[in-house]
Amino acid sequence: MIPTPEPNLGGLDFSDSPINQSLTADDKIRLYREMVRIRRFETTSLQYYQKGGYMGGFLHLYSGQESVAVGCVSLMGEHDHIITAYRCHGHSLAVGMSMKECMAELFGKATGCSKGKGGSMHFFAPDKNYWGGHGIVGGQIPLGLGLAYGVKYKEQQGCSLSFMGDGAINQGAVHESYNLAALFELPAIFVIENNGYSMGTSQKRSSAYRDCLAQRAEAYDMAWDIVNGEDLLEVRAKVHIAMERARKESLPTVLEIQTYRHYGHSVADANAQKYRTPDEIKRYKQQHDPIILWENRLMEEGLLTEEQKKEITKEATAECKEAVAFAEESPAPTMEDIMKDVYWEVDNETEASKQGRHFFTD
Ligand SMILES: Cc1ncc(C[n+]2csc(CCOP(=O)(O)OP(=O)(O)O)c2C)c(N)n1
Ligand SMILES: [Mg+2]
Repeated sequence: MIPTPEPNLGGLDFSDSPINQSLTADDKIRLYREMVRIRRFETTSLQYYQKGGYMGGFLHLYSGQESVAVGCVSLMGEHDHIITAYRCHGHSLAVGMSMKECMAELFGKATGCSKGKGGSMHFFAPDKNYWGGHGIVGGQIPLGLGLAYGVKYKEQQGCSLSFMGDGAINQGAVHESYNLAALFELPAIFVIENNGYSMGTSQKRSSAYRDCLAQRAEAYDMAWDIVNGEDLLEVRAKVHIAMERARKESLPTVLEIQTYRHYGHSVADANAQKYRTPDEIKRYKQQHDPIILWENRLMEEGLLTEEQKKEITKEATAECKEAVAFAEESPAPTMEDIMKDVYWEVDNETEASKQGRHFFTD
């Protein structure tokens, strides 16, 4: 039986954990810059969405959760893979996608990462082992399981990180994936980004076992832990342990990272101020913002000055501005493009596609 982890939310200092000890001053600033870039990107997206006429579809912002994607991605190596749900902008920028290709995707332009046909929920970069961006709640989890299976099958030392929200954990496909991950001993890490809400429903109203979502892993004899997501060092320390378990022992883990989203479910969430009290939102923004907490830490350590802080924000703002200009100037997809990228067989003119039968040969 996997032992129950010690309760360790808050108060502990994770700077001494092996993976954090090796962080240089430059590394720490880089992590800060990544989080600021994501925050600026989200603020700019919101601004253009609200102007009207620039973006179609939904827009789910990641503001408040930056430490989760940045902390996890900072640990990834050559054979590690990542997949997530629709709140995907943070993960996308963290893996190294450019703001230009992301903003162009939001603007529905042909230069976007998904050629303007995916929008906010479907950013992809397979060349970076980043498998998207998925709109069906929990739908990405069996795919993440498959990524872990692929790593093991190819005998690589790697793992898959599959992100989901607290609203996904009651989906059947998630539990089927847990079971297979444990049964086949796959290097799969399931990361629950518990921001307390799925659309307007609080986590306490949606899950029967309320106190701890990750503990369900015990039913599958799988390791689990709870992570204080506002602390970048704790995210890195605990995710690293899970990644090493996956890479070295080929064993899965469920991690529940506690976090908070600053905005409504999507920008179109008319009830954003109703199911959460203004006091709660204010408290999280003022006392639990992962960027402010990291910034304070770097300043206390003497690694960041007021001038550097301003400079980093200025650079991120300028990068967003360039991304918007690029997106505005880019062409829209053509009518013919609608028929492309649907089936690989059609785009590649395979025999099967000529017969009009893609999946069955007789
Ligand atoms: C299978 C399925 N059911 C319902 C929906 C509608 N839906 C979209 S987002 C969402 C809430 C998910 O919340 P959570 O998993 O906590 O993610 P968060 O938005 O907090 O990041 C729901 C129910 C969907 N997209 N897919
Ligand atoms: Mg949620």
